[in-house]
Amino acid sequence: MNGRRRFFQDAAILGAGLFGLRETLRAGTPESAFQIPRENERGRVQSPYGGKGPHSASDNASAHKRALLMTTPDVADLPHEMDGSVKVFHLVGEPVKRKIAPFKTIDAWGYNGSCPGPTIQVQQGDRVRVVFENRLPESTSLHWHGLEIPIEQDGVPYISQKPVAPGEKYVYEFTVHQEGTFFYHAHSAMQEMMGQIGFFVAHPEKDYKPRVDHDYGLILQEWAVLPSNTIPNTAAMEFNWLTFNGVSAPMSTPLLARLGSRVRLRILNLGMDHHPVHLHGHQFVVTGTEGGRAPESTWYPMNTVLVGVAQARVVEFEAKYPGAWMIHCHLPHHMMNSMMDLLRDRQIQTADQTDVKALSQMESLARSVPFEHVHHAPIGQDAEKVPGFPQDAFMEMGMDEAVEKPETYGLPKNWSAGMMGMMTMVRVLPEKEYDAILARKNQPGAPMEHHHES
Ligand SMILES: [Cu+2]
Repeated sequence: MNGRRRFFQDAAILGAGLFGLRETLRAGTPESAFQIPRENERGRVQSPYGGKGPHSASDNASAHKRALLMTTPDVADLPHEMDGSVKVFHLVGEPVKRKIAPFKTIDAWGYNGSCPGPTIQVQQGDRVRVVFENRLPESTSLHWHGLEIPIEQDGVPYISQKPVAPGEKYVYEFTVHQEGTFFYHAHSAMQEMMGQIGFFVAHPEKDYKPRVDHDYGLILQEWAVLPSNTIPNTAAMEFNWLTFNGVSAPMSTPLLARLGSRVRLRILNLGMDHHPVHLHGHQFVVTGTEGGRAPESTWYPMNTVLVGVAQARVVEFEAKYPGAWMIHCHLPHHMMNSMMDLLRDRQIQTADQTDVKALSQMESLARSVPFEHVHHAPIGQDAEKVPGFPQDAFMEMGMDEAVEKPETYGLPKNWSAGMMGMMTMVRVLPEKEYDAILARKNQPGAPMEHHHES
């Protein structure tokens, strides 16, 4: 708990100094082909099927009957070009500055300015070429996790290829005969923990049955970043930042689903822990793994799926009940931000146990980052006299406005206060509300009204 409390203070300090610090770092970085972190690119790029402009699964679902593309919230798709019948992708391994919370930016490694890397989507049967360029300060390679491809394409340094040196390019090419949820990653343990992973989804030649209306992908990652630091400790065994697609809640973009629709979630884990991912209010079935589609005879109802390291779990459910339903890793420590701040640059202080002190801490955080002012939930009289207090008191960090986006439109006031760590929500919305959000998404730059409907 002490660590938790210090978090407020650390975050306040970090928040105040963040921009200044970033400028300093930039000024001191020599211009070179690598080591120039790019801001994580937000939003979708281009449909791998050649569609133009921003794309979302929901647009896709209503637009046509073709294979539904997966949407990776907070991560872009990787566009491709055609060389004859070969789909050609360009992937660049490089350092990336990733804003994982409104007040925390880390120095991760990723691909094409994104961590996790952009999502590659292909069709079963496609011939795929990936032109890879290494802009990291050390050698690396790309492994195609779960794909049955020739050994020369397996991406293991020295075994199947020579390491790709900094500044070098390497071309991978193979035919994808499988369908399912695969991924690419550096085949180097520490680089994996720096964030070098991305989705590789192969859509089936024949549509899965039943069809889904929404298809979402989530990559689970964990980070050990000391307070006042930006560089993950890849040798750590304890983690204080937990992310879906490179962001901690409440920064994670809610997943939207029309009431009555069928939803697919593909959950992929590449870290040091296994994550039991739980969905509120709905039962789902596991329809696939990292090995592809599972036969329907193996499906049975559940609402928590354990996603082990190097595994993918694909679940599907009918979005029957309207509401903002949490989906999160259920490990208690993975539902928090900046856990275990046991070491820091500041002197260790006793946890504040009074209303006045706790509120002043929350206020200093609110002032340093542009959060709205927020009161904590009520505490008992003389609470500090109870051994163990505080536990969850004073943890709320309402920051609705700092994380506002079309997908958060209409959520109850202070919704963000309870959202932390490896967490997001599935918003099951009646037609009218769903369309209202879609309209906001399709009008980037349109002013957001500050009102809350429920
Ligand atoms: Cu977890």
